[in-house]
Amino acid sequence: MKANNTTSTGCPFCGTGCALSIECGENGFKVKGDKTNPSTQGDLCFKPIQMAKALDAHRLSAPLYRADKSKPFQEISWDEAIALLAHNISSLPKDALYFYLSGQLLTEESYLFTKLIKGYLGTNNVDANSRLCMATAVVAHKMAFGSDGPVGNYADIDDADAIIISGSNPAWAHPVIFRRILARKKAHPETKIIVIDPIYTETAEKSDLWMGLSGGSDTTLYNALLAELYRRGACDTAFIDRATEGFEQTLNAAIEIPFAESVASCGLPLNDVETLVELFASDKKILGLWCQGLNQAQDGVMRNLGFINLFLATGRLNVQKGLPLSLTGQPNAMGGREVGYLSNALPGYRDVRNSDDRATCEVYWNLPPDTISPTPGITVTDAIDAMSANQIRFLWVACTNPLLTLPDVKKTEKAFSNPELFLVVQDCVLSETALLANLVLPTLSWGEKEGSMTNSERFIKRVRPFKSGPAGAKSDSEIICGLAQKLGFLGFDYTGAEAIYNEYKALTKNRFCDQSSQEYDSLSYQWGGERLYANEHFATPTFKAQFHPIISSASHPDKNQFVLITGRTKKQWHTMTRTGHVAELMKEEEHPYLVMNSNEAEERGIYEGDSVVITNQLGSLELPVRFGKLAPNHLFAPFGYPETPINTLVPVTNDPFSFQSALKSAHVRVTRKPINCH
Ligand SMILES: Nc1nc2c(c(=O)[nH]1)N[C@H]1C(S)=C(S)[C@@H](COP(=O)(O)OP(=O)(O)OC[C@H]3O[C@@H](n4cnc5c(=O)[nH]c(N)nc54)[C@H](O)[C@@H]3O)O[C@H]1N2
Ligand SMILES: Nc1nc2c(c(=O)[nH]1)N[C@H]1C(S)=C(S)[C@@H](COP(=O)(O)OP(=O)(O)OC[C@H]3O[C@@H](n4cnc5c(=O)[nH]c(N)nc54)[C@H](O)[C@@H]3O)O[C@H]1N2
Ligand code: SF4
Ligand SMILES: [Mo]
Repeated sequence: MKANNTTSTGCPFCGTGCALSIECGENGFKVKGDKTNPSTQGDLCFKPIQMAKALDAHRLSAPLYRADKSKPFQEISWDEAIALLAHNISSLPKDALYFYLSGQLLTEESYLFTKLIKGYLGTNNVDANSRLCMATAVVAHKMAFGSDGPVGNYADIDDADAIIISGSNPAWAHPVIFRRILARKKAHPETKIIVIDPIYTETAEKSDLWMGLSGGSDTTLYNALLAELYRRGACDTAFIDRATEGFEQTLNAAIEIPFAESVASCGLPLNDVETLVELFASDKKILGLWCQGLNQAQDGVMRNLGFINLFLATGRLNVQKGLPLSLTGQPNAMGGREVGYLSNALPGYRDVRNSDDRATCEVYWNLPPDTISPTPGITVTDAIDAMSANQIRFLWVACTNPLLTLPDVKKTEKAFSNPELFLVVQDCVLSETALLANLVLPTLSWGEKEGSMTNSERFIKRVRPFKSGPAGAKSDSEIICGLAQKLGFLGFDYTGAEAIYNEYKALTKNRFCDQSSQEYDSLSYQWGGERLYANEHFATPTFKAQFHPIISSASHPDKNQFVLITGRTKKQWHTMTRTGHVAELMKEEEHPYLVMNSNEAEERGIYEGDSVVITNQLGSLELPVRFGKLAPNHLFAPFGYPETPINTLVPVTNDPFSFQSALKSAHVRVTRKPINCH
């Protein structure tokens, strides 16, 4: 759709997935919202506007190689790079290979990686940064509804009477969704915005009610609410009987602790929780949004299910009374989930453990029966251990910077630096992870390649190029196909992204995420319709939604320790490889910082701007203090600053169902930095 030098594309940042319109003129690129797009309706935030200025900064333009990781890189040709890749892959047993992908890859790229790795290489040793982001929501959706897929859609904001935002800071992380919420509030001031978050975030500041619970007490709160709704006869028993299973056991687990006692243990005032009970007991339309505050936890799946239980118990799975809508983090984590890039999945929401699913893919990919392994691959944090133990000897990282974003930086660094590991990093810039690699493959970036992406409300749109990239860089798809062809695999000779999409979309036919009837060129489609399960027909074996008893306990810090919450900054994107060069996006975020309650700081003789040392069993970091408002005994620090990688202090503690890491609850001590007197 390129007319008058205007290109329709999608934003490369958050899962809101705004459709953009890029005008290319003499003075560079003008980024606007695409008003023709039904999902985001022409809105956008400042990130893509500013980003367009920095697309050429610090780009890699030739493959880099060194046999010995302690030696400097040498530039090599693409033929040599692909030959090295092929040699390393074919000389190792398949269990010694590992691949680590990203929700920032395009659907076509994630599909190709999945086909190559699970189909042609016959290993499920592949994971993505979605393991740190959406894995918990994926598992919870499957447990509650039988399939992955966010239930509601953005239009549910526009007529909601109340919007409950738990463990999410959309004012920073999903700004266009938050603007839509504020627009609803402006047009209908009676709309209530309720924020459940240990931090008084910008989202909380703009809400009607901030419930500053103690981190990790979510499950206690949701259980207390469920039990109280039942006691007051406010559950929708007709819906529960008709469309769900498991209510009784769930209620029994929830009702054990008296309401007031539960509420007190969350650190919340009784009145505030009463407000929530009354709201759920009413007929009002409630939209429930959540993100990493519920996903990145040791009991993340239980937190997700506990929140979902409240909607199931009050018959809120429809346009009238509302529904839950999980917010997706990255621009195409949804696309990656649909093509099945996580270690247990296959395209079209299929599963490697299901023999029909494997057979369908094998036939479709012209592979002999039993090529695809029925065993899920190990997840990324286990793979890191296997790298240190010389069991995994080849790692290909694409479109993610795991050195800084996996928990326990020192452990990751040790694994990546192991001379026995051949580390390949495919990136458009020399990331911190790339600096540890044997082989660096330079890629084209957003704005230079084409494909498709799915956003947080299941809406698929095209991504189109509007500029050229460095001459020596290749698109991710071209690199994957080049390697596959070098290995002699047939079926990787596509004419372009359209051919890849068309091959993939046929695998979605009659599946939950069916998009098989869509034309690539005009892709603008919300799979599953506006709301999933509108007919109360769920994707479980009994077609009923499932309640799950919420049994969990969060670990508490010792005396003198704080709970360290980690998360995002408003203007930067993760590890700053692309946004860190843009002065406008660095404003007020130039330096790392630690947010602390002023009273807790001053008790320790710490004043705003002072440097403090935060320490735990994994190490220590020095950070300047900013004062903020948080639940007692909590701290906040952003995770993306390469000079003070906060994941140095975050241990590997995973949710037992999703294997997602608890990235929001390290326990640390804080001391004022001793003044140096010479
Ligand atoms: N500007 C910007 N936007 C982004 C990104 C970015 O890097 N920069 N990244 C994108 C990605 S990939 C993602 S995943 C999303 C993440 O988006 P969000 O999840 O909204 O952002 P976070 O900062 O990770 O954490 C959200 C909130 O969870 C709260 N929280 C912590 N512990 C608990 C708890 O125990 N209970 C509850 N109820 N809340 C808790 C934190 O205090 C925090 O305010 O953002 C996306 N958008
Ligand atoms: N402590 C803590 N840790 C966290 C989190 C947290 O809240 N707290 N959040 C977690 C979450 S939710 C997420 S999503 C992760 C994000 O973690 P990462 O994905 O590791 O972080 P990014 O900085 O987004 O890394 C993306 C990389 O891809 C490169 N890139 C950009 N475009 C392209 C392209 O087109 N092709 C290729 N091949 N490369 C490209 C970028 O230059 C960059 O190096 O962090 C996780 N880690
Ligand atoms: S809200 Fe998210 S998707 Fe939309 S323009 Fe901003 S960063 Fe991009
Ligand atoms: Mo994420």
